Amino acid sequence: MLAELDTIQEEALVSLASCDQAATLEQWRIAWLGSKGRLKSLMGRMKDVEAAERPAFGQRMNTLKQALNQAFDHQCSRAESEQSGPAVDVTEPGLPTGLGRQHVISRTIAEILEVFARMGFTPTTGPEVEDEWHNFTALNVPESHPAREPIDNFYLEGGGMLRSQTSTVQIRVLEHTPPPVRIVAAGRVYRPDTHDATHYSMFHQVEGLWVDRGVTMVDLRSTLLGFAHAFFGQDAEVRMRPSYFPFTEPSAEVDMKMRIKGKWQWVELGGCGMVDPNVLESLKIDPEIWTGFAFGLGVERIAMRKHGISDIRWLYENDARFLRQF
Ligand code: FA5
Repeated sequence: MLAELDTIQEEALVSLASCDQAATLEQWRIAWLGSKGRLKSLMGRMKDVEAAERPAFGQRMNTLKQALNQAFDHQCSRAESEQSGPAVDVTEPGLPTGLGRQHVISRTIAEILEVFARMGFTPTTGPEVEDEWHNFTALNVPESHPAREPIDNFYLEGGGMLRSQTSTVQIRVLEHTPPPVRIVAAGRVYRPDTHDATHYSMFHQVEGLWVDRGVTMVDLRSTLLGFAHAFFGQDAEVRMRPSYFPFTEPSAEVDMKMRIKGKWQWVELGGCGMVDPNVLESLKIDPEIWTGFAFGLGVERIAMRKHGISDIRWLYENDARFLRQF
């Protein structure tokens, strides 16, 4: 009989272990500890036990009752704490979290600005949402010029546009700051160009402007060369090819010669030139006294050359496996 009580205790504890909700725990309590439960009916068997064995049976019944009550209380508090969230093991090692980092374009801009700042150019900014006056008219772009075509620009409903070049900053600075002026500005520009390996509809330019007495093309060339050496190494070279921009005269395309995968290559990075006297005059700056140069370089092209990135689209796909490399 006593051995049977051991088996019954085990059976009760096994079935209790699978109760983890208030409802199943209550069912278990009624079945085992309730007024019509198994314990009660076991007590009823006391009369069938031999008189000599009754004290031992009574004692065993008491320990069984105690064990089941204790186990029930323990299981209830366990179920309660599991429902209020998993227990926190403060000794567990933490999950590794990757360190965030700046996007390769943000870092390139910071590096470019630093190089020009060392050459005496003050970093500045301008708005991305512009008016046509700053984006075209003040830059000597005639009303009929094809560069103003809606197909080549993001005009906004209700007026204004997303700037298509950072040359707008030349105007923004000169309309408020009398020369001498030596600034550099980097930021986003927008053009509805079809995306391919070297074109994106949103990209970044870095604009430089130096207006002072006696500034010449020689200063422009040595500034760009200084940048090329600082950024791409002392072996880098600069080449200017005659070109046309309405706001500079003369104008040139800027190429830089750099080593790509061990081979020297000329790479077109932007445009430059001497600020057109018309631009200075429209801002009430006397071109007989002041002369200046300006340049605008494509930041993505610079970053791509520097890091050997062959497709501009990768810069904006937000693929962490790609971005993590820089
Ligand atoms: C200009 O935007 C002139 N504002 C540059 C300038 C400034 C000339 C000051 C004279 C004086 P351009 O349209 O060529 O020029 O663009 C300059 C550079 O921007 C290009 O050489 C290229 O590096 C980059 N670029 C142009 N279009 C895209 C594009 N869709 N995606 C990525 N980069 C581009």
